[in-house]
Amino acid sequence: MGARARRFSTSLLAALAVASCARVGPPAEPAGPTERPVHGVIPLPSSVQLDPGDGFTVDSATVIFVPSGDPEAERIARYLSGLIGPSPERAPEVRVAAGPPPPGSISLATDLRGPVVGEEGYTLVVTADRITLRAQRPAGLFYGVQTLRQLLPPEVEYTAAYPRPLRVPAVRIADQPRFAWRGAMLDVARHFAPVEDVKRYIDLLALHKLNRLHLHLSDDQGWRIDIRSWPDLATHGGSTEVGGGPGGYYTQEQYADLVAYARDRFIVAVPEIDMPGHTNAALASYPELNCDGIAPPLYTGTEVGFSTLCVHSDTTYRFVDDVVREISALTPGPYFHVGGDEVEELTPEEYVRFIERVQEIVTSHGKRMVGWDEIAAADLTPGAVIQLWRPDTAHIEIIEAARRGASLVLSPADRIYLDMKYDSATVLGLTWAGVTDLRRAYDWDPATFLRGVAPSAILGVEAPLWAETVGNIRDIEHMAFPRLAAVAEVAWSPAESRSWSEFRTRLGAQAPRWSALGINFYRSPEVPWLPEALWWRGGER
Ligand code: IFG
Repeated sequence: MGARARRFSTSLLAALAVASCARVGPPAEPAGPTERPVHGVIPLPSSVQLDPGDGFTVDSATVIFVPSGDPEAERIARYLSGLIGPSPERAPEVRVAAGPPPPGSISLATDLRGPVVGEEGYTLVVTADRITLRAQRPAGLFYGVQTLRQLLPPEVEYTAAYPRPLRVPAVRIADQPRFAWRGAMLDVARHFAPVEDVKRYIDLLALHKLNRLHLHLSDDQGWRIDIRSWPDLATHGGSTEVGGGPGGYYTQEQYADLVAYARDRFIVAVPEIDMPGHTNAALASYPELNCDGIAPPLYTGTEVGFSTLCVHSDTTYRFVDDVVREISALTPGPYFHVGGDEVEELTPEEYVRFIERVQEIVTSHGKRMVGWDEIAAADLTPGAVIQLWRPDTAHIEIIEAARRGASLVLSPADRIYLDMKYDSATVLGLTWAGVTDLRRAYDWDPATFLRGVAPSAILGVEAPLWAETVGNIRDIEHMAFPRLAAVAEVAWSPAESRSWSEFRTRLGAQAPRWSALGINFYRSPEVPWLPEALWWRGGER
């Protein structure tokens, strides 16, 4: 029997083994450590059908075809090629197809018609002789590539591996997301994160089909983006961080680079300048922003609520207008986040008046205002977005604001704040909202989280990672994974097809891939992690 034929028979047995356990149905708790899932795709696609036939083998002869006149399909095909073979001599060739792609090829096209998959959906069909990925729009192709990536064996992620045939199981997938807003927030104010770490985080968001990156750019401990008209904000306000470290800030070029890097991966950047509270770094940079005209010292602690802009001074609104104008000009996305959380130094009336004035400024610069849920007390324009975070409030104002036309993004702190400890033994993180294990991050439904809110008012979910105790990319990865993968599934997959017992097994299959990617993930005892090829752990990036 020829090598290729032997390979097929092996993959046929593997496919049958995998397909057979599909008939068993979701495994009963607790799944044994060696239980293999039907497939390892996270988030779970809308519909997955494993075919018993042979899968496809990607090898050095494989070519990726795209139709002529579709530059986005070609760009995404090159991205896929780079994922498969990290270096040019091993990456599959990308070719513009004159006619129908030949057998033995991968093809990408945005020629899918019909409402079935929408802006971000796709169909992916893998047979023995071809892989066909189709979508209506480039975003759908990109998400289909992420699914194909997760159907390729984990070694595809390990950049130093030798060229080898890569088997993909025979499947038919039709997929599209449940929610439009599938987000993660990174707090770069408490501890500064350099550009390369933010890009790493963006790559990990893209792997899980997340499409919003909310950057918390300012707080009491740091101002992280250069504002040309107020230069001391970055040079002075960005010169330290929690614990007294060197801090840092993004030049406008670096911020624009991050926004473009995210956009190339269909992730919309949402910049946040937190105000009127959480503003000590700005107040320390300009005396005129303080009501008493005295600039306070820089702050490197972790208390909250003690700072506020001087809401009665015109200088403050000139400052806000300059900041919103400069950042909006660098941000193609439609959103500007004004923070609005934890203000203890103003009366409710002063706070509401400030939020309403800032809302006018944000709107004048062509953006939709986003704010933490305290903004629900203000008179919001219909396009405003309220980010629910406080687990213990009655949410009455939020429900009322939604009834009046505001939209909601759900970030309940007692479920998906990634800076909450996993359990009492977790070294990093906080516990003010409780400890949140993986199941708590997964086992809830955004559509029924708030009574009295129309499902159409809920844009989606977002997982914030606050950085009081998180100081580098290893810490970020440890607190974010695996819970961010759970959030990605809550945001993307149909509620009726989600189950904790099946998810935990499918998640366990990520261990070899996440290890090959060098992700410093928390090996939660809730998950039957598949064995990792230990020589991969910590693989270079
Ligand atoms: N709440 C504060 C954050 C941060 C967080 C830590 C919000 C909206 C607690 N505000 O969450 O600045 O300190 O978990």
